[in-house]
Amino acid sequence: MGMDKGMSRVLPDRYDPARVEAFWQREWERRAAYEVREGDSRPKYYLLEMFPYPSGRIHMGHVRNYSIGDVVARFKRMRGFNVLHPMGWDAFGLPAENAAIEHNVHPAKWTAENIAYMRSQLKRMGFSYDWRRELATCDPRYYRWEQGFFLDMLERGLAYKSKAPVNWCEQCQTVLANEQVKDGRCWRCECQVTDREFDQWFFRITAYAEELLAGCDRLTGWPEKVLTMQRNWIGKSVGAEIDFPLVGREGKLTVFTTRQDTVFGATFMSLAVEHPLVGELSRGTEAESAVRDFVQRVKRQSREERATGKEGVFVGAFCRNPFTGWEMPIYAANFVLREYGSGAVMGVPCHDQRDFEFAEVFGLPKVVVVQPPGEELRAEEMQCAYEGPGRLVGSAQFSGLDSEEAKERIVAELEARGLGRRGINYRLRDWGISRQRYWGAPIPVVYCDRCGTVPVRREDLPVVLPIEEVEFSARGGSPLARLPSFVNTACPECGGPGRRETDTMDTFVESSWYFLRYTCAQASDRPLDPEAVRYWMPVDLYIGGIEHAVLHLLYARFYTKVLRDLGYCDQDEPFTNLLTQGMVIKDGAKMSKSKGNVVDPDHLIEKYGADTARLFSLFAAPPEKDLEWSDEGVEGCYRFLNRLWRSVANVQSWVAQARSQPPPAEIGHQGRDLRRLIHQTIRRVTEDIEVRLHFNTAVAAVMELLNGLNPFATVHAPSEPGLAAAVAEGLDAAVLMLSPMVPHVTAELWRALGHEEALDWQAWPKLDESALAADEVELAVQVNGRVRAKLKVSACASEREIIDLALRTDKVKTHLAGRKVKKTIVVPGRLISISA
Ligand code: ANZ
Ligand code: ZN
Repeated sequence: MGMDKGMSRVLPDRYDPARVEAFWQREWERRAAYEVREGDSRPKYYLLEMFPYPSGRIHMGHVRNYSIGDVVARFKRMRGFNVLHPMGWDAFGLPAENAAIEHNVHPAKWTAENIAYMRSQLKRMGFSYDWRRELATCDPRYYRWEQGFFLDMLERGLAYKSKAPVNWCEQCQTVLANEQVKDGRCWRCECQVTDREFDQWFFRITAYAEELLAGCDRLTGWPEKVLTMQRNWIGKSVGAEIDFPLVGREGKLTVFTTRQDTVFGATFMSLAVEHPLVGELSRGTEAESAVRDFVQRVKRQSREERATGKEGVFVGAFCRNPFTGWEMPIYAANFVLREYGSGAVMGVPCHDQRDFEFAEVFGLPKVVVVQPPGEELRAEEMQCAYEGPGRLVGSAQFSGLDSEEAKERIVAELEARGLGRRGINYRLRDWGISRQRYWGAPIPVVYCDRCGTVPVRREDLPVVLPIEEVEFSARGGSPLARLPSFVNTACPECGGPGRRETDTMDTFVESSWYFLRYTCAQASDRPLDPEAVRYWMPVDLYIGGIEHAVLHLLYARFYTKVLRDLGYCDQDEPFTNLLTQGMVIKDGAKMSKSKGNVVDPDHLIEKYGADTARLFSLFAAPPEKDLEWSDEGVEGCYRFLNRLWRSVANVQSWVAQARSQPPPAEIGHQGRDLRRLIHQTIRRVTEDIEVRLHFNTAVAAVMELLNGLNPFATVHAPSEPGLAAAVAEGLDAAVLMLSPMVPHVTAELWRALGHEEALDWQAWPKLDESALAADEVELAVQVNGRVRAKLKVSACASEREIIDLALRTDKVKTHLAGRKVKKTIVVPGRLISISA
């Protein structure tokens, strides 16, 4: 392909990144260099970085994330893979709406403009994306399929509507998922979150709890800390359900416990204030009004206050401990969560710290039933609960057993006597996807007074989010609900008057399947093309921030399984390997607008070029660690590229010829040393990138190689036989190995080194094992601790060969004087020690 238009092959003296980068970006675009098709004979590799929210401009976090991804994509291409490397936009979400309110610009316009600008920024960074596959989640051509999935899920009971206590952010006027609440505050605006009851749409992620948990064990390509976070989030607890009959009336209370071994120490019962029996039991008793006040008060408390509280009130009734026969007073307590287990907890003061404190306040009996190893606790002397395992006491036929065995035996007893059963609980809750927001995918449902909740007919999809006539105001609530032309519609079932659902979907729904859509982003007749999905999936390496360790990654795993069960794909897991990159920090804090310590990538590109920006973000730290911003570090990278440029400029006149010359019969030792360095570097860099993903040490290794090359990268070819060819080989290798990191400047230098074919099509440099062998090395030979001889051996000789050689030398023979050799030690490159 002719590519010489306007560019001279002679390298100017000065490195001008702006000119070089613009030229190569045009070239890549013109040649559609990174567009890929399925069914290629090369093995596939799917490399994906988490797609950005189009907030306006890219930040250094993006530069880092996408530079890392681009290195792997380009490297894999050079290693012979058919690499899918797509990019798109997580384009729905609240900031667009806030911008609409603050700056009076429509979210659609704001988003489109941001995408256009950020796309141009990514292009200026030279990332090797297949832009034909670009998608934006706010595009009806994307979310229409998501609405179809919603209908499928509705049919299967995987989507449902239910009244539920929700986290409500007064400021944002929206419901938040648990994951979006950080320390009782909204993750976006940091306002205090309150509890509310709402009709909400849910995805039944709990139906997949067990599979999601089991899958964690098979995700061997994920960081252990992410898997631990996912396991904890799913939070499986194994224990028992125990029924406690009510005293003096019909009915029972069921608790979930993981400590059934402590049941003989249960002296009271506590219920969540929302538990239906709280009102029922207290009705007509002296406690009634106190209970009502308490319940009212607790309902106004935040989740956090409730979780850490120890407040309670007696409800005026008792239940019976089926093992001890004791009557246990029943309390309503703020710390019992209604949505965990059965919303009832048996109180065991001696073995649960919260129960201990509760018992102190209410003067409840404390009974020790588990003794720690080698100790003899007495309830009246205890300062705090003993929560560990131990040997059971005061527990009838179970006394003497250790906790683990007692748990088993007590469950068996519960089942045999019909008092309870084995129980498993998950901390994981169903995923609430309703958002009372405008800028999201409409939930395709219509409410009709006659027919109830009716799904939109498939042929009527998409339910398009109205763009015109929408009004934004700070008074909150959904603008959709105020738009009669959207709300009023015919019921899909009876044709009578219906009202559309005005909630939109959580934007995490869009990001739960975009990676599947990339495989066939242009399919217009169906959401996913099974052939394309089968060819590209799973994603081989997924790169993004650790902040997504739970929410996004768990939802994406869940959704992939749902789509599998709906027949859209056949993957169990979407991401084989996961790399979570660290943050970019400056002056000790995360770079952020609010801290005022951001470095704008545009300025970097303007001053130094994209290659320097890329190189710095790769070189300054290994990817999983935080990257500390440093102006000197950036300068250093820029100077390095300038040095590289000069070296290539120097050798231009002779390098091509040196490369094409047949190798001399005898190569000089400088040439041999240089070739050893070149191939050691190839080996190191290949491993650093392929195995460890440590691009910083890879760059450092190439820098060392260039230090070794520079003395010979002179204007006139060095004269030692074979040395000029070795210099050519070394510069070729250095340029090739740097090309995934700094693709523009290396593309330019590659041509200046006299190559006809563009760098993009080049393979990764090949390792020549024979070049690794060092020359002879001299070893000292010790006999019984004293140096008796010097020995020259080939640097690649084995230990056995070295010892044999040493034992055969005359001086050693003399000093051994026929004694038997007891022990030999070889210190590579230094000495041989012989004991006799
Ligand atoms: C009695 C008991 C005795 C407990 C003891 C612990 C220690 P994980 O591991 O998190 O599943 N629990 C059950 N339902 C609850 C609810 N709705 N709100 C608050 N706490 C609840 O914890 C299980 C334990 O959490 C259960 O075991 C129960 O207290 C409490 F010495 O039961 B345990
Ligand atoms: Zn109807």
